[in-house]
Amino acid sequence: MKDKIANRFKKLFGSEPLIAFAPGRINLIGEHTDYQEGLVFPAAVEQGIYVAIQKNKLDHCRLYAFDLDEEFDFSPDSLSPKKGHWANYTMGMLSQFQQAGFQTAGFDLVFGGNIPVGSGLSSSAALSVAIGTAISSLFTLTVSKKSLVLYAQKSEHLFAGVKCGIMDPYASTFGAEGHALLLDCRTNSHSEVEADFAHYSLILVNSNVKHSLADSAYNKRREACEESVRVLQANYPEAKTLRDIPVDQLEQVKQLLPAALFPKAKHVITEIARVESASKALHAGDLDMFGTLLKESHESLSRDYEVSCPELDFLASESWKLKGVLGSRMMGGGFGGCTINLVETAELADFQKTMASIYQQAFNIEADFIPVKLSQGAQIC
Ligand code: GAF
Repeated sequence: MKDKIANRFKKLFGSEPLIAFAPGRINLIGEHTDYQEGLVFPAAVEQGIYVAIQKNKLDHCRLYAFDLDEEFDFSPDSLSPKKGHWANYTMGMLSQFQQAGFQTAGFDLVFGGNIPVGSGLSSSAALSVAIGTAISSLFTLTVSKKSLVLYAQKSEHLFAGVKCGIMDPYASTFGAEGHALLLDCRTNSHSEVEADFAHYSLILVNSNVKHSLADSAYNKRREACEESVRVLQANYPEAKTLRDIPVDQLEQVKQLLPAALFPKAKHVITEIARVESASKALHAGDLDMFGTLLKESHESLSRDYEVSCPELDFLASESWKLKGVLGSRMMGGGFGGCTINLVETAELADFQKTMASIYQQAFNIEADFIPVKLSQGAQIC
């Protein structure tokens, strides 16, 4: 892929580019907790986005999306979002550099990758991080990795309209081979946890559906959490986010919150506790416990947080029944995309065969299977 992107760049623009890569991410557990300053447990994967970039001595930037075979030109002097357009990720990142006071100039950029769009592997964060890595290297800007993460998050808020948390660009930037990141979204710091799954493997099942309400529902869930915090502050004046409500206080919280809000708050509060337990279980090699927590996470996301969909519920619950499966749950923002499954390596072929067939029968959709390996974060290559 890297060579294809580099060659296309040379063909289109005639110069030798610098190449940056940023990976997609999986999340072992800890869904919809990052924007409440909770804990998450993601990892970078091998699949990702390559960006080829070079200065062009012009007063504008020329972009080319390899996978779409589309071009786009813009002036760096007047950056504003263009609804639903892929160029937003470049313009959004550039605008973050500008706001931080960095000097840049016209450039040409080609990007492409091997992350299935809409799969929940966060191709958008990978693209933003790859662009940020490429721009900072091209103009030798002194930008910390953490700033890049924050730029990518802000760019997604302002140019793509999704009020996402920090997990995706963080994992794409800080990923470490063979490790998951136990990320504290209050302090924006992490510890690496060696992910030894012994004779089990992680495999994603892509439902190949993406329900259209995803972005607006995401922002609504975030608002529901913020509303819960406002209500709870009457009794918990110190609470800044749901992270501050201990899991053993759920009964009290139930009395205080309106019926519509309680299940949403319950998901976030219990999911944060599950991340803590899951990271300890993985560290201790207790994969049964780890798998049980994945299952509980799915049930909570589906029943309480209401971000699943029939296809994901089907894939997760059917997976739980199969031989050699320790755990399965929906992954990412929800309403489509992938489930993440922990499956005995010797059973992987049967797992895929059975899941493909029953999913096809139930929904008349072909599922894709994506084996994943925990890999390193963004880099110049
Ligand atoms: C999306 C968001 F971008 C993340 O910040 C996170 O909230 C996730 O959904 C749900 O855990 O990927």
